[in-house]
Amino acid sequence: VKLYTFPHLPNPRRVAIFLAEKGIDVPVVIVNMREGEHRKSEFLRINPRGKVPVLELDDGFCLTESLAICRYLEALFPKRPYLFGESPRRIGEIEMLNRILELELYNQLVISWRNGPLFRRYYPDTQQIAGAKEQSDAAARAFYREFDAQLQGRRYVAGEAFSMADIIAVTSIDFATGLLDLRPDDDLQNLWRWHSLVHERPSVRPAE
Ligand SMILES: N[C@@H](CCC(=O)N[C@@H](CS)C(=O)NCC(=O)O)C(=O)O
Repeated sequence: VKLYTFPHLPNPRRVAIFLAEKGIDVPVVIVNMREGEHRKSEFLRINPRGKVPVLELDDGFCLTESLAICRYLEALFPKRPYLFGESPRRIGEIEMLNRILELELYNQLVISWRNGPLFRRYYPDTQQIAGAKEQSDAAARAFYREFDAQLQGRRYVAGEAFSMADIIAVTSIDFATGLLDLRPDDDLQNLWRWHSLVHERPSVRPAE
């Protein structure tokens, strides 16, 4: 197998944290997005959609989508820690949280990113939608408040054990803070307590 990635971007970082948590080593090929390598024909043969991460399997099959890659690896290494849950109840709960975080937080951040000033600077030819960033920024801020309330009395997003839901949440919030000027407010104490706890993990720390 081979992992095509560009570390520190939110989706590649999900896979990097997952691999570190599971203790799995995978050979890595860096696709330098700053140099536009993801849009060159060599990489488009690997993923015609021009996105990372991609896990190329030994038979040549290319698995895209960060969550699909992590699910595949969890199925391939069915041992602790189970980041997608072990019992049917935990699997269901973590899937629910993963979908909420992906659809209601991360997708909003992508809209803010695509319609924001940094994206305009990198891709001046892209059309942006007026008002879209303001709308998705507000949705993300509302999500942070709900997320903070849900973390009341909880160690991690899905309860006592660290899971894939923590990985999606921390990579999203760090992306929002670092590149979108959407840092959660200081008064969200549960969120920041959780964030510090998660950032103590060796798997999470390197991307700071
Ligand atoms: N849903 C996909 C998203 C992949 C994605 O959008 N990756 C970004 C980096 S975080 C990318 O490669 N963007 C390049 C582009 O859209 O041109 C996943 O979960 O892997």
